Amino acid sequence: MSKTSALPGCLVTGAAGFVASHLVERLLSLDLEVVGVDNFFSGHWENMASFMDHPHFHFYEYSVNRPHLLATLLKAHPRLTYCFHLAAIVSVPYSIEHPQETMEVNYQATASLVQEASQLAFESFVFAGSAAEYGNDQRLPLEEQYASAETEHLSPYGGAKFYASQCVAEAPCGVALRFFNIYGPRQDPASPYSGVISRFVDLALSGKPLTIFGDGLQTRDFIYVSDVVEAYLHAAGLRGAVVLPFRGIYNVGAGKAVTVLDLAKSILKLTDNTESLTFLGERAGDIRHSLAAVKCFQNETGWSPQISLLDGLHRTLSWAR
Ligand code: UD2
Repeated sequence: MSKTSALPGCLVTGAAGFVASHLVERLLSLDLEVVGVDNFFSGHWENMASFMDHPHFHFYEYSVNRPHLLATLLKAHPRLTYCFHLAAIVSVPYSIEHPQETMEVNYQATASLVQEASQLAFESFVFAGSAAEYGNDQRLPLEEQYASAETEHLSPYGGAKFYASQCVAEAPCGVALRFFNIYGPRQDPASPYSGVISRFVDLALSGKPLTIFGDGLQTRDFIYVSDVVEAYLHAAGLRGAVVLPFRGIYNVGAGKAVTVLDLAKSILKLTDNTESLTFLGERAGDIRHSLAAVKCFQNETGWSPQISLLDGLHRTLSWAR
């Protein structure tokens, strides 16, 4: 038997994406076999450059709504035990323009995958949920039970993620992690809807003013990508206190509210940028404040964020440079 086939296996969907590519790197560092799938709808080959040739990494250019995806992959990789499902339509504005497609990819494909994972006796299925599942609920910090069928979702993205998380958590092996604002190396700054930190870092390093939508006093809960990766490992019982089977819906954030204005000032200071700030109109559909209640996941798994915002900004800046 080859070494690869003896290793426990993990499937990572959306492997060419920002977060998933970091997760693959980490799983490989734990000596696990990793199968990645991506259809390059928004992922990039370059994100996989560091592990594409790794002997324990296997890549398939598949969409997640391919019928019998897990059964197909299991034929070639019989030790697949864990599924990390990150592939999704990630753009909120795109979801508003394409609600049907968003439901198909972000909800229906997830429902089929988790059902297949249960039938095939996967030990753990961890799904990338979202803070968008809370809509514009302003009872802060946001507790997991606040999101419900009554929540007014601001986009098909938020609605699809909510129903997908519900479905995942009903499965015996299913965990949905509702991530707040993730940032770090490889986050694409290209569109006006890219994460604010990737945008600010890109603008600051090009010597341009940072664009603030509205008064800048809106707040977000920023979580660095390596903390997110560790959250996935904890949810799957690969690190921390969890003993499988483990299921449920959990927030993952830093549990700290930061104004966009303070964020912008920190980035200007770290980059010695004197171009300062440009205030633009408020962005349509923006929520005012977002903050995670993080105790549930911490208590259940022993996970806690390790990277402060300042440290995370340093790391993101040195990557971007
Ligand atoms: C996040 C998610 C989104 C969805 C949503 C749910 C990211 C990248 N997006 O959107 O997918 O889950 O939460 O609530 O994590 N801003 C500026 N200037 C810029 C860019 C942004 O002022 O150049 C502001 C923006 O108006 C907002 C804040 O920064 O108030 C954060 O924006 P974002 O796009 O990074 O993330 P968010 O929370 O709107």
